[in-house]
Amino acid sequence: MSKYLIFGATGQDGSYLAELLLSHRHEVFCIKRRSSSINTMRLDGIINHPSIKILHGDVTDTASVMQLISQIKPDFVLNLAAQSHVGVSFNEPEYTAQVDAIGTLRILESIRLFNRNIVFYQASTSELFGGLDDKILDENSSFNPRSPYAAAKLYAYQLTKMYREAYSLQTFNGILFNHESPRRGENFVTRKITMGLSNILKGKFKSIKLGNLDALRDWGHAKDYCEAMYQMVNLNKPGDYIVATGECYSVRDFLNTAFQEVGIKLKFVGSGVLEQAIVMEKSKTDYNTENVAINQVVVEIDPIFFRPLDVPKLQGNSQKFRELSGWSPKITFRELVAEMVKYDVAF
Ligand code: NAP
Ligand code: F7E
Repeated sequence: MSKYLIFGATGQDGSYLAELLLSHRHEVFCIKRRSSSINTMRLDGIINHPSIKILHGDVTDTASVMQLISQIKPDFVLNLAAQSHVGVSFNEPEYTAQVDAIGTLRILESIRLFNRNIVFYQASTSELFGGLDDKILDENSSFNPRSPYAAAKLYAYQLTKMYREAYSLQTFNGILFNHESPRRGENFVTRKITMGLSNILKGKFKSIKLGNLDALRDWGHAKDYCEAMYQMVNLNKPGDYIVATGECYSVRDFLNTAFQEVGIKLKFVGSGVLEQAIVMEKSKTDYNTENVAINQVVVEIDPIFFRPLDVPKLQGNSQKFRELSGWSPKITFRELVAEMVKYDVAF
């Protein structure tokens, strides 16, 4: 049994990771930041487990980070804390840097000062690459951050690598490609689509308003990726590792798959900001589509969701990590979409 400390435990990944660690009989210290309303909903299923402790902390506060690491004396520290929304980072660049970049520095410095034997995991990201060319990305691909989020994460990535080289800390950069689940934040595109579809089926809204439908992403399931994080920090081989499915789909593909799941076939008409998706056909499934009409416009473009710069395509090659760990994703793209649709429609 080891002691794991998770910064960002109340988020999508933090909650799956905490569940996984408890299932392996570890002691889990979950750090939550102070909020005016409840922010531990994703931890509801495990909150009363005897091996979990939920403590206040904030990575923007040096004393808070130092105190947690010195008092808990963890074996592993996983830094999942972030302002994780790429679009929001254009509006809150300095705050994003404080949390995502300097927050990581605070944790690494605390580890360097208090206990250099701690194993450290940094939630690095495929956003580092920028995705401007058609290449499948691996650990040797060059970085080209295209948002304040990616720039902050690049600083954190480099620090994580540098503390390994300079101070022999056992640090890991998990360069994870997009991963989703029913616990995904509501303003990321996949969850926005499955929640929007649910509202359309219930007759609450007529359409979903989105930005760039051409973006291509390598979408995996957060559960699979938390398993990868756990295997990575137990590799005894500190380093930088890509975690990806290797498959790539567009936002339009995600829309088609989600609507197909409930028996609705879409047709995309128009282009640019005038593009729309309309209902072409309905077929029988377990889902009730009586509130949806043939020819109804169910997807519209709203330029407010365009970013000053976007990342056109991210597709990863995780061979290095797969060969070392034996890890591979278990949940397919179609299964991921089906699970998210089912969850949101039942909600
Ligand atoms: P998420 O759902 O947005 O979770 C982020 C977590 O960070 C939440 O627990 C949040 O707390 C916490 N947090 C934010 N500011 C904090 C602060 N100042 N101090 C302490 N905690 C703070 O993100 P996720 O999808 O689980 O992703 C986990 C990590 O992986 C993030 O670092 C993200 O950037 C990175 N990443 C994600 C993906 C992906 O596709 N999901 C891919 C690559 C990398 P609240 O719950 O109170 O907001
Ligand atoms: O956008 C486009 C958008 O916000 C995906 C984070 O977890 O993964 C995530 O970042 C694509 C982009 O994720 C809307 O322009 C179209 O091209 O779901 P997203 P992301 O930006 O890829 C990486 C790996 C991380 O590290 C991040 O933390 O979809 N898009 N229309 C839209 N995106 C949003 N959010 N909302 C729309 O309406």
